[in-house]
Amino acid sequence: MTLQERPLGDPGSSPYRILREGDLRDYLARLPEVAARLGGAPNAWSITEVGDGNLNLVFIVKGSRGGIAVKQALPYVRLVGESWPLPLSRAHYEHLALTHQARLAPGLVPTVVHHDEALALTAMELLEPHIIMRKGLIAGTIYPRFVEDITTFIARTLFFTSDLAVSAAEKKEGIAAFAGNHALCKITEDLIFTDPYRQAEQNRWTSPWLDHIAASFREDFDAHVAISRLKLRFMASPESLIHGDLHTGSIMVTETETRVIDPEFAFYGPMGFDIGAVLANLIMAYFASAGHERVAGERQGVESWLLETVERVWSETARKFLDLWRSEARGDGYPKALFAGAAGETRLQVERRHYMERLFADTVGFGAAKIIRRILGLAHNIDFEWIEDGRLRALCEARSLRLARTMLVDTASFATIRDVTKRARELRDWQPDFSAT
Ligand code: SR1
Ligand code: MG
Repeated sequence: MTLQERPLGDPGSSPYRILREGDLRDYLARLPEVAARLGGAPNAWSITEVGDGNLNLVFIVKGSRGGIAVKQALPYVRLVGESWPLPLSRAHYEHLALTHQARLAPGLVPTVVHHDEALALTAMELLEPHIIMRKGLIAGTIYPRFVEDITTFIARTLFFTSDLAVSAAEKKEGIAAFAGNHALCKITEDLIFTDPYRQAEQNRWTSPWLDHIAASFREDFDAHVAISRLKLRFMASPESLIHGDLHTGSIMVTETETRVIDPEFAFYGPMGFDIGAVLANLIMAYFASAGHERVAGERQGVESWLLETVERVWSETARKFLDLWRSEARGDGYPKALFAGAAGETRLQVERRHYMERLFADTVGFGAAKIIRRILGLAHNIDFEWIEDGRLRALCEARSLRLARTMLVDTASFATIRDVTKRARELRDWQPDFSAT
């Protein structure tokens, strides 16, 4: 049964129903603010379902005056189907996160126009002519504004929801507000931190070329220890309100604007998970680039930009986070009374450096986990998937896995972000041995 064919069910017993085009039109027409924003007669509105993510329905609705994007959660994982139920409450957490992020990082998330808890539906401003960043990167586009915006988003959302910025009471209220989003956390715990390292039915990879590499991850106890440590940090380190799925498919861009979308995986977790997600997806775009070139070397410009962006995303995030720590530290962490005077400030400076070193190590580890899951797990990236030639795709993926495995198991060997980009550059043309396949 397709989504379109699914019956509405009994609207009397539950106000939730999966909205089809006609229902959505009637529903939106009854919302004066939305109808005014769209303009014209409701029967003239164009409504198109465009969702290409793994979980939800997304409609673009356009009227004579303007447009909106409408996102509705399905009661199951779209990618897999009704056999994998998923709570509608994720729409509540997404809305909560979006509105909080809008206050912390103004202009960097879409404006919410309407939210309906019962329908698990949120209407947002239509981002036009923005495109999903992942698609732009595949096309070889460079985004000059991206580093400035994404690092502001990351530094501000992470800092202002941490114990460095808010009281212990406020922080715990925040943790409690998102604690119910555990079904989404469980997806991450399984799909990122467990399944790629074991025989899991839903795993897939580019076979036969990556068969031996996939098998090696299943037998690699050093990797199993490292990923399990990261899993524990993910589950037991409520440092900040994190986006929770900050890949380049959750970022919409033009050359002059950036918007972070889709925070349905938001909860209080480790900061490095968000930063690592951005870096990992840039690194995958870098390694996938060889699979998209028509003439050898034609994408050198975008490839250099990608690695430079990896470096700047880390360095600018760290700089902005530290600036905030110096100027906006009103939380209960690192009490001012314990760091009084010039000597106290000097000692705190050293401690801040240690804090950032620890955050960098987390970032490298989580980044590795993000790469590995996209190549050996259930949900893959179009960066690689759109490379039609299987052998070439496997080549790009094998290079990514080689870097990721070192980042995961030998995290300490990456003292700075330049160590990561240097290794990526060295692996750009590395030829794995596929002779046994
Ligand atoms: C079953 S959901 C698979 C993935 O899609 C989302 O974008 C998250 O990354 C999740 O892990
Ligand atoms: Mg998403």
